[in-house]
Amino acid sequence: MKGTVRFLVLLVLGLALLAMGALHIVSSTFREWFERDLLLRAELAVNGNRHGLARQWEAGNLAALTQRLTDITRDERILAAAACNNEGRLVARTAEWPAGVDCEGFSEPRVSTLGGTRVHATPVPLDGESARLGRVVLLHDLSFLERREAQTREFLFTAFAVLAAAAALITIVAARLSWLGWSAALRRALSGKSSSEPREFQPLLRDVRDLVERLTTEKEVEGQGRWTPERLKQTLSRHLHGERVVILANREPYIHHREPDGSISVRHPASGLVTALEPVMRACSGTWVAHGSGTADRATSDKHDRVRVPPGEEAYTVRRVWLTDEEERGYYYGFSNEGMWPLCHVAHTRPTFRIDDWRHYQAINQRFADAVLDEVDGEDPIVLVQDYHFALVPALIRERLPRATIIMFWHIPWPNAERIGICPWSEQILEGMLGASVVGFHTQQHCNNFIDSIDRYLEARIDREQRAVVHHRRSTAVRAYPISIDWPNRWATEAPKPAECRAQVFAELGLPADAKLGVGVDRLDYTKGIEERLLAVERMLERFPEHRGRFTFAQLAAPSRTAIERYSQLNQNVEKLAERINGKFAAGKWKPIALLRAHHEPPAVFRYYRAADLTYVSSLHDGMNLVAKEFVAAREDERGVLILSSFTGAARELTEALVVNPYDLEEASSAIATALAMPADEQADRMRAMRAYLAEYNVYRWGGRMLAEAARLRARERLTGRLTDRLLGLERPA
Ligand code: ADQ
Repeated sequence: MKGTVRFLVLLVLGLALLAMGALHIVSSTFREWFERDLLLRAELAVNGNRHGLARQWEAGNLAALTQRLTDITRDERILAAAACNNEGRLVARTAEWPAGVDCEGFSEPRVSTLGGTRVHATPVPLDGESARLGRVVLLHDLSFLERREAQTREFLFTAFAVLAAAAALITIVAARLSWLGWSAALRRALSGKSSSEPREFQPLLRDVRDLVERLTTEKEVEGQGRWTPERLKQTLSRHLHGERVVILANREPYIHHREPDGSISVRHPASGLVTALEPVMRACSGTWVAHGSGTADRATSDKHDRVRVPPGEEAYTVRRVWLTDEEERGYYYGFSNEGMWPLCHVAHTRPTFRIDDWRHYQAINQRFADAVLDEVDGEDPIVLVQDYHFALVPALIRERLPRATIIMFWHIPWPNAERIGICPWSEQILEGMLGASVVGFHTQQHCNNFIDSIDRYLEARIDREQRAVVHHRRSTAVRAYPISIDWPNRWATEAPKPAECRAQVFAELGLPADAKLGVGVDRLDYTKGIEERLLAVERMLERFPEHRGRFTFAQLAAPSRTAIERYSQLNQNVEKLAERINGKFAAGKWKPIALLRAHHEPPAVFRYYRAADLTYVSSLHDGMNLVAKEFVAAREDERGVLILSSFTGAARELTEALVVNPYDLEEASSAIATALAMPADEQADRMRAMRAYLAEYNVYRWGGRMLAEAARLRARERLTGRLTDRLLGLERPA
């Protein structure tokens, strides 16, 4: 519509200019014609009376000459006439000839104003019997010409105005008709009633559909209040028609373990990935494909290597994949945890890449991809591939099922492009990941680093507007999905009241009732900054001696990846460090560090969170860190202080924590002292704000956002698939 208005304005301006130009041309032509006409008329008038005029002039009969001149002026357009001799003197004139005007200047035709009237003077030479007598000058009334010109102008303007109005009307009608036709065709195309989409609509249709999908996804994610397991389930059934979700993760959510007495126990692994994904899987059901690592896993699986979990509830299936020790060494300990893990974390442990490990990694990725393919229904399943153990799986699944919706979530940081180049197979890793429809990270920074790495190592197009990478004509969206925990949190809900937890823990640690307790909960991993944490406790006791004998720090440390030398080294370092600090400050029964090196089941972990005055999360580099979120979830009493490393994803969300640089022992020790002195109402204010945030940004929202995005991509891929089929003439019957 804006275009039509602009066209009309231009049209009117154009026509006005045209009218002015035409007027100028017409006026000057008209004037030329008129002057020629006057000359002709004057010659005719004088020549018709030539003999009479010449005779009277030669006879010197001036009265008769004047009479002849008066006869000539009977033509209404001739105002006056005069006879001028060869010397330019006035010989005779009619009565209307202006008084005081002589013959000077009338040798040539000209326009002048005489006595207030515009006149055209036309001289016509007059010859006698033997010689030229002079000339007769006729004065013509020019008002006639001006009247004619005004009429012409008027006519021209009216004609152009009518023309402009007609053109505008035709334009408006044409625009209106084509708009009606266009919008009806667009409406038909959008509603899907049209059997073919006009080519010129396709970019527009894409944009409109995109917008609608995006708004629907946003509404789905942001609207309707808080995310719960039920809402997640509804999202799955509404947008993905209840399709089964298949999750692939190295670690299984329930490990069956044979105890020394022969009985079988079930363990929850110390893994942030499992902590986050297990509630999602309970809500969605489906299948979790993982390494069967427990000593009683085979015994508890059926002949298809499947087991229903959680024990007693049986909400979903775990499909176990078996690995030999050698395979586990190469794929898991070697490539994944001595290569990729230190590569992605800036924690000063050199990554080690070995060709044999890489071969195992490739083979085992293929084995897990095959297991996933066994578990899916149909040609376009939804598969959630988890973490750095399976970078090659998305492309392997894509090869077999081009229409699958594959979401790959990377639970650890993604470093800068230069660092990624350390891996000798970085291109294969990146290409493998680009088999996914969406690649997710915890933070936008990790997304940016990933996109930069693609830009640096692959021939791919970066679509920054869509936040996507286009490789081999396939698009992979790259998105930040900060992970979280379930809310209300299952373990917090089941735990005893905080006071009871405190009493139990204090009894376990042998602490007096008025003691202060700090807690750390981690897998024993060099990325978690456990040594820096203990050093900060030491520094705090040095700087603030009033806390000696009163403050104890309990470190729950689950042994992890013990087959790797760097981890056993860390184990020893932490132990030695705790001994040294205890040796330095211990007094009577009190010692500052309680190192509890063991796996603790979630109820025990939550008991410690609830008992603590503070929890210190000191990761040197971490994707998210769910310990920080669990501590907040555990504190329904709104007590306790969270001290959080700025190098965790969680520090971007839990801004009410005391955020510190774990390498800076002065800052970290000050934060511990501040936490110990923090008034109860300030603790409550901070805790309340963090709890409100986590209630909103829980793991169901994380899963919901990813599944809503998957639904959107799925709808688009199905449509693109249909279009491609149509173009290739492959369309199948519905
Ligand atoms: P993790 O490195 O495992 O996770 P984190 O997110 O903190 O780190 O989760 C640890 C989990 O293990 C928590 O649920 C905690 O309760 C449990 N845990 C810790 N110590 C334990 C102990 N001694 N005994 C028993 N359980 C213990 C990876 C990434 C993180 C990311 C998560 C999820 O490294 O950055 O937050 O995945 O994406």
